[in-house]
Amino acid sequence: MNVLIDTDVDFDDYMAMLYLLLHPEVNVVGISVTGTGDAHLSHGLHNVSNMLSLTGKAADLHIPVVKGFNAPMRYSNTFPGEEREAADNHYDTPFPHQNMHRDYIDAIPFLEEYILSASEPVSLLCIGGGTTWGRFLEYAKDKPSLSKALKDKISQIIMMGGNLTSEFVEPGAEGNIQPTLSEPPCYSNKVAEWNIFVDPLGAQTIIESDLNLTLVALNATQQVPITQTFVDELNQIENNSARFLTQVLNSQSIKKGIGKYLDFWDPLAASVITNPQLIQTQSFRIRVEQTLNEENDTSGQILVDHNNGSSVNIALSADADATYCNYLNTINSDTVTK
Ligand SMILES: [Ca+2]
Repeated sequence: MNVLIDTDVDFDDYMAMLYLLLHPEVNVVGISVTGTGDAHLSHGLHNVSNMLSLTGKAADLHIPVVKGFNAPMRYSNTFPGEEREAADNHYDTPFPHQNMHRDYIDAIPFLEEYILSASEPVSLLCIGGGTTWGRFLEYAKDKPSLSKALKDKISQIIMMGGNLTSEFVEPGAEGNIQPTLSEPPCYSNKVAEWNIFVDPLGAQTIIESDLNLTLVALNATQQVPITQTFVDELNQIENNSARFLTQVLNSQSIKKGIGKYLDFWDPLAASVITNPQLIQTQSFRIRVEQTLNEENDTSGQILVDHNNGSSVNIALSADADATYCNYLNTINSDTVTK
């Protein structure tokens, strides 16, 4: 199965990417890095490139690492500075080697060529917000052959992002912006999820693209917390990838959230690529609130809208035990660097 990844190179993006890189049925064909999420663009590119040395598979060093954008399509909502600094510094966790195959192609020419020439369908894992693919889909809009190739070649988009509040489903999931901000919070938004919030128009462009999209929303990810038991089991696995992930999870800025507020965000989305039965989804017609209001902000909220929404599958629940088990087995299947 061919998979394209778009990442903002947060701690859980490493969990998601290494899962797919180590999965025996997955062929990662390119990783685009966005500069509008957690890591800044230049740091994210280097970090992804060096991460490819963890699997011990020489071919992985040549997976294209692709340069996304330094600005969202709309607004400039950003993650807190200290979180971005920790991500830029890859959580003070060393990579075993520096990847010398650093040739960062720009996202739009790379994706255009890939999609036009692909002989097989490809899945897209979107774990860094909607900027890269929002901009690419916008670029493709007036190009009929590229638009047709996208419909033919993209078998599915699995995007970690969004939440449906209790206004729309029970149990609802509240936004996750404010809990991560220091007091007094610099954003008033209580209803959006970060990946949508950082670029509401990017997310909307993907949602209205008519491609087969599943949002792995907070409603599902909040059912799969990152527990100390999970970290302890990961720590038992003796390979470079597991050692790296354990050290990241035990880093100063991440460890305090284990068993508290950290969930299997991006790794659940990655797991759904290979194991769709891990989540239960329901189809909704949705759109993303685009209006910014600095005093009582709802920009980035997912709104169910039967008239103006686009049809999307939204994950409302997940099987936590099966997710942990499948994840650990896959990371443990890496025998190359044992
Ligand atoms: Ca991410």
